[in-house]
Amino acid sequence: AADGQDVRPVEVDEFQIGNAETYDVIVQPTEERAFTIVSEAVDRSGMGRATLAPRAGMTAPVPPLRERPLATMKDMGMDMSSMPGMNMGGSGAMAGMDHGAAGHDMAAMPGMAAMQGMAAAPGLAAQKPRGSDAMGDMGGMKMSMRDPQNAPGVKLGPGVQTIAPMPMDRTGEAGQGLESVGHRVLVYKDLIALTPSSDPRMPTRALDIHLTGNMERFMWGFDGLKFSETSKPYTFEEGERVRVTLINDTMMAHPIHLHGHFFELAHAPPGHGPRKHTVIVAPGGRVSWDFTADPGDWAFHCHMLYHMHAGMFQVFSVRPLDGGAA
Ligand SMILES: [Cu+2]
Repeated sequence: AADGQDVRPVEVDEFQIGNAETYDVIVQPTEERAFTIVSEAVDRSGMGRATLAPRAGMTAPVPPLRERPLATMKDMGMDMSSMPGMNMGGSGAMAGMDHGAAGHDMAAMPGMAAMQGMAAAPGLAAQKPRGSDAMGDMGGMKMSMRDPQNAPGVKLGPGVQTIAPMPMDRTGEAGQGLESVGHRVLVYKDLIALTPSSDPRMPTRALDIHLTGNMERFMWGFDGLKFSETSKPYTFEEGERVRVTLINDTMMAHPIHLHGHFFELAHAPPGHGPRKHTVIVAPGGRVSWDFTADPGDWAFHCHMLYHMHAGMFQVFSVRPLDGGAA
């Protein structure tokens, strides 16, 4: 089960879990010996260790902490993977970059000079558009990391350090640092609800919500605003079926949590989206889910509580309330 809701069983060796997510796991040892179960912080700053053994007092080797993952261009919301001739190895130059540079055009970033020549890469013009004119600048490789045209609904202020120019669906990818671990890693697309949804209707409305932030100032919010700056909640009608797309304009993952509902991730066959209350949105990534609005005022926030307290919080307001006036 994921977030307490049944899913089709998946066999994996490792999974990444966000704050407030839950997974039910069945461990099946194949030998009568001790096994170490490791939980590792995403920044590889430490680990927890448990031992599964047939008898008390047994232990198994503990693996060393793995290398700290570095952010890539993908984490900046740039999808270079589909560009023929583009050497993604070059993104190593971007890794470990000072986040202070992230507010500027890529051309100004260290290591990006090499990219200038890539404007001539064959097939560049055929890069798939993402529903806006974001690609207009690609010819000259002036892909802005803070172009308001890439997020018209976002209030541009100091709380918005970057806007992902090409956010992509990363629900089929292993989490940060788990890209090449050499064993099976759970991805969201593995999760399929065991039983059909109780509401098979297609969404009648789409809502984009941008996850925004400024790492240096420790500012976090939705659509460019911390909660204390917002003037109105996200509003829904009772029973309304809505497709929400979370777009992560920041360079770190956020586990986003909605109270009072289970939403259904949109990757699965109709009616079988895994029902969750929390979903990790990868840096530079986007996640879509459908939900049926239930009357009330529901907290909606990043479940890293220090982000929530900094402002990454909003309210889903669903009206009319039961028995109340419309
Ligand atoms: Cu967060």
